[in-house]
Amino acid sequence: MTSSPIPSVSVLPEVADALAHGAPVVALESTIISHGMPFPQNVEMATEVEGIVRAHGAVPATIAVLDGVCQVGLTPEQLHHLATVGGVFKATTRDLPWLVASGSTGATTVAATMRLAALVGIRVFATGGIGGVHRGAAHTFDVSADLTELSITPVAVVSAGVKSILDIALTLERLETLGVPVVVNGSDDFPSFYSRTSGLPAPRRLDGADQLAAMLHATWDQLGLHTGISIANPIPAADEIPADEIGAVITEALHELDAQGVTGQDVTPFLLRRVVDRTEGRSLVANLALVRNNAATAADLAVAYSRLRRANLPA
Ligand code: PSU
Ligand code: MN
Repeated sequence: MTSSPIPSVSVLPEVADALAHGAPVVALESTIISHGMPFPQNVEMATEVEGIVRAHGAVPATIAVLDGVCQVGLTPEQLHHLATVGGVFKATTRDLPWLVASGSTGATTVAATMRLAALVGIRVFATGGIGGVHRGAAHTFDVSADLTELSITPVAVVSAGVKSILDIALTLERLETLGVPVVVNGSDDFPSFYSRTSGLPAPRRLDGADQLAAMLHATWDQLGLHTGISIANPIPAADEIPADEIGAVITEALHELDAQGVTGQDVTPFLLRRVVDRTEGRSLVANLALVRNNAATAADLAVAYSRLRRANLPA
């Protein structure tokens, strides 16, 4: 392991080398491995996604906290360990200090992954879905720290939009309030994870890696802003589950959530699990397809942005 400028953060040598040379790197989160998908699909997905990032010309860096050390880039053994070991904490940004202090193991959410990526200079990150404003948040105050992180941490997050376990309209409102640029790749509709549409329009639209890279360049290098960027990448049409079909399943899952009194950090993992169970795995197939698609788009973006930055280096 190469050390990094930050104590308690360890960067895999291949990743450190790419960063030192301005080569493209794509961060990948680990909550999707430990809490978002069942074994063995989770470890297969994580391995395959790293391969897709490589095939598109970038270096993958899956991020997690292992025994109190923040790891940027995991070896295949570490990845397998994380996918199979019990007692892995779901970690958002505020959990990082506790994990380090107590020497614990945690899988990082979008928020915590963004923060660790930014600490070592990674600018592009691929995931499935981001967290957001939960339905009923007016009473529960349950708004994901992913939104806070997007407002303060300069990483572009490629997701398939926002899952309708959340209040999508309120999530978009909150992102606007927080000053987070939101663009949809190649569509005029804001996607809702399993579906290419959500009934809401795309706040802004761009088409393809070069246009998206220009947006990253404008945000950080030309305007000097420090926000994250939310890039919504619709699921491929062939893999889509129609909104009304998945909607019924999600409504039932939300009823179960209420009936069982699940709250706090357990809400999102509970809903994700129930949706998979109730669709007999069909949603898992769609989930895998969109994660693959996001990994390819993020890698293309990382390559295009790295090229753009090199071309604009001061002489
Ligand atoms: N949505 C998904 N799949 C996921 C998650 C969200 O469709 O795996 C995970 C991500 O790691 C995300 C986290 O950052 O859940 C959000 O959790 P919370 O709502 O507790 O902030
Ligand atoms: Mn929450």
